Amino acid sequence: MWTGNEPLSSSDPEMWNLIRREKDRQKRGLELIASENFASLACLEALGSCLNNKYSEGYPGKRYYGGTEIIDEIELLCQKRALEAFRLDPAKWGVNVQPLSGSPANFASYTALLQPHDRIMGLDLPDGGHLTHGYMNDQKRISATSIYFESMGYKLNPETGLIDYDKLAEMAKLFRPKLIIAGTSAYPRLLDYKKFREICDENKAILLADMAHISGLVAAEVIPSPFEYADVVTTTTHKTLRGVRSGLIFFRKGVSGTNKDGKEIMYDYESKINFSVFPALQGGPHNHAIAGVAVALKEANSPMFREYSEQVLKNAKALAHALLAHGYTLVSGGTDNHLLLLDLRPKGLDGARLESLLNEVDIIANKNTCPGDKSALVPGGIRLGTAALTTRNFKATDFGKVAVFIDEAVKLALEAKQSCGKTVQDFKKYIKTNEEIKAKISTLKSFVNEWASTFPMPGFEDH
Ligand code: DSN
Repeated sequence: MWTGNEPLSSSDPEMWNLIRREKDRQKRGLELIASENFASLACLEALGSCLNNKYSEGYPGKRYYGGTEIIDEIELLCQKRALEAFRLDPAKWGVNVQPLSGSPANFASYTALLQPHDRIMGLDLPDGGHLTHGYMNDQKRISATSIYFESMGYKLNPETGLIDYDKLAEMAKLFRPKLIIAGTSAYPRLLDYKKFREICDENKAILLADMAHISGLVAAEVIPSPFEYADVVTTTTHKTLRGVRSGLIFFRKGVSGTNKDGKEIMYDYESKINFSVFPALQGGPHNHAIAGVAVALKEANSPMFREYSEQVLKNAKALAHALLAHGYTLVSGGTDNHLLLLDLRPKGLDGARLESLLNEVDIIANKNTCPGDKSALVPGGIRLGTAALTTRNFKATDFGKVAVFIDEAVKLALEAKQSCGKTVQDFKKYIKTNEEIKAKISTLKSFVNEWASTFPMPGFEDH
């Protein structure tokens, strides 16, 4: 008789087996995707809890369903921990913890603060921005941000690989955006939030900082925080912050200034943002995710997490250093955060081919555009991040070894590229079918698997 308490292994062996295989893949591989991490067992327990079962549209104390007393406590605890993790004064900052992830958090912020077709500026996607920062190309408006608002991307200086703030200031003067986004998805350097603030002030624009990639590093105070300068800050919770998948929107509240008669003007972001998340865009919050985020925020507010974040930075520098020593080119010449962008063009290679070869040897990374690239499908670079492997206790010397494996993979990719047809598809087929290259790939993969498996795996070691 069905009780609902049968474990997954017996009630659905097919799914249990798929999850078991994914655990194995995560453990035996080298995870270098800059936006990924390994959440703790405590986070995953909260995520997999009975909180999944509860509907609670609305906000604490103002719900549309009964039975939400405990859910209210959970959401309030998550809000409190979010403010504490970033050392924010609750009189000056509030937070909405209901966005389902980073993209919904960004769109909810724009919907709250702007009218349809108002103007937005964000870092262009090929230059390291995110889709939701307004991406469109010459053929099509791609992100909903560019469909419902008018977006203009600012760019990197192609020589330095750094954001061209002077150009941004010049473009903003002409475009006169209502909102400027200071945020990145593939940018290895720190952002000059003060500069962004000045440009926003010159144009009476709102400054939204999307700190999704770096929020763990900000919480740990190992890189500068956007909160001093931004009006609104959005983030995901599962990248360097190492929680479960969700999103947060922080907004300023209280007094924003005085008018010419000396009367106080108040921020009105709180009601607008809360309304935008629910009821405008979302339904019931994912209470299990909110609980998981609360657990992660407690972890992030600890000396252990600061140590971890310091190590993430050291490891990124070590990986950069080792790759430079092997003769590689890095966009901007190095890194100040958790990621680096390896420019493969000087080697005669591209990110698409290397990504697929790395995948064959269980080194997981993603292809990425480098400044000046024309194609996002066959871009010149590969993005490498250190947050996930640092969670598995990798140190700087281990990243030296990771660089050696990447170098081996690049050599194999170049060898394959010389012998196969012209297209990326030809390349992918060749590395899966040519016996000689397959044998070399298999040897490299064995080394990677054997070595990676010796490192601990927080979250599901014994589960
Ligand atoms: N997919 C994430 C990243 O890789 O940066 C952002 O959404």
